Amino acid sequence: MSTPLQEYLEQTSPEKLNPAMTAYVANLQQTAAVAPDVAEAIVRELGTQRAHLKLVASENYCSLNVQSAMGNLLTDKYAEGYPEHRYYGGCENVDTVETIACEEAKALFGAEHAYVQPHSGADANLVAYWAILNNKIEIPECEKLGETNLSHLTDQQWADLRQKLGNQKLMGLDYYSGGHLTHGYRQNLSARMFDSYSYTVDKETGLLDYDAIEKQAMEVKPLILLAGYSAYPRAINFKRFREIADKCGAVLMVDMAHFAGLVAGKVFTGEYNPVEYADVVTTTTHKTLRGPRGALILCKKEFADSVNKGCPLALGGPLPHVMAAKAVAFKEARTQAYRDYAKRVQENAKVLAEECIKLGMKLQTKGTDNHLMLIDVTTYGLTGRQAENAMFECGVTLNRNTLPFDPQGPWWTSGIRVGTPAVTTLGMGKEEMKEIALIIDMVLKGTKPGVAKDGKPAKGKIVLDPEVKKNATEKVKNLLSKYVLYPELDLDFLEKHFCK
Ligand code: DSN
Repeated sequence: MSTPLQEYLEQTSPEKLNPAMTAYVANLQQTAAVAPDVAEAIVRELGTQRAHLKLVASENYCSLNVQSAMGNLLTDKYAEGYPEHRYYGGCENVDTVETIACEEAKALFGAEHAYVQPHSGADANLVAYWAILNNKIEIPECEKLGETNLSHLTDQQWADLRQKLGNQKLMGLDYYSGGHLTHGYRQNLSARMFDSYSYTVDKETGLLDYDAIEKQAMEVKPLILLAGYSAYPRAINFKRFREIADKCGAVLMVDMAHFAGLVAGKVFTGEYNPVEYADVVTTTTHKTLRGPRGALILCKKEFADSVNKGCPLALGGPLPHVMAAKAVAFKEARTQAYRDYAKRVQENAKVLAEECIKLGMKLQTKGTDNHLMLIDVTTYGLTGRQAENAMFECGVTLNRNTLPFDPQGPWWTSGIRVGTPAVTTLGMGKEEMKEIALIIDMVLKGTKPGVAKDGKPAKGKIVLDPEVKKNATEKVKNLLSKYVLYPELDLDFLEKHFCK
């Protein structure tokens, strides 16, 4: 009996042989030999991703080149430490890979130093926080004591130092105003290891009010002033943040996880480019940046040694195979094709926002400068949860999101967050954005809140008009049929061989 790979090679003429498909079949065949159910799930995920219009602002599709760089023996290697400074022998090839990734990241963003080990954005923020604490508190305190080796401190000296490390102030964007959990939200470690303060957007405009932030920062005097967001639809003026940080004596940290791709793609330049102004910048690598799942830290030279302590201080062993994929993604992001992509992400978001507004939707801040927008769905009589469910039933994935000062809280929410990075990767443009706005409006208009068993309104349940569902689903299908995800991959063949 021939294997799937043999069959693929036999049935495909040499000029149609596709290296990506060949590699996929070979890899799945290897996986299926041990875990056919896992191979099946991978193939089914391709089917699911192809069948849904992805408007999740924090997701994207990385290239098959990025994916293939991850599937190899680099995963077997322990490499705690950093290049040329490891706690394990035999790390020379990991050193090469990590150094390439760091150099590519530095060149891409024009940064003084890069650290590519963090496994997620939350990890990157944790490392960044401790790097700043190390640089600004621990090292000066140890210098005062004339002792650089922590193990040599007396119990009392160590207790005093820990007290100081645990009593520093962080000031970041409030979760309800679009900040991230790790920016000092009480449910997250960040609010427990820092004395945490939040600034909000302006209640009327929904915009960051730099004068108000400055006033608050002068009162709080934080060690770390943090800018960046998960759900804020506007560009941030980092020059202004730098001025505020300098005035109040804070370290300026920026979490650019959402818009790193717009920085890399030279859409956000000058005062909107955080790398020029911040001491430490963190980002994930899988959102607009379109790399593998993971994260990255950029910083000024002053913080480099402290950031390099990330593993083993806060992180487990690095993932060398993912660092290889990061290097590939950074190389891709240094091309003109990527810069064109980043520009289109922003253009598409603008068109989509304008079209939504034309259809009567209420958008947070009345529009967008970046890759995302926040739509208030209470105008449709829905919670964010209901809107998210209704869209999913029609083949659209997006996520519910709190709006500033949202009375519905983070579980139900009053809004949805919509982003253009993934659909732009598929190749969609202005006409498709108009179509997507119509689909969103059609689905939300065709959805009514459901009722619980006791007859009371249920915040998560919906009644979706079947005719609307049919129409919207067809429109989504039609749109996706023109923009196939990973067209190199023959889904029918993969399903036939790897799905029961
Ligand atoms: N979960 C990411 C987002 O969706 O914005 C942030 O970590």
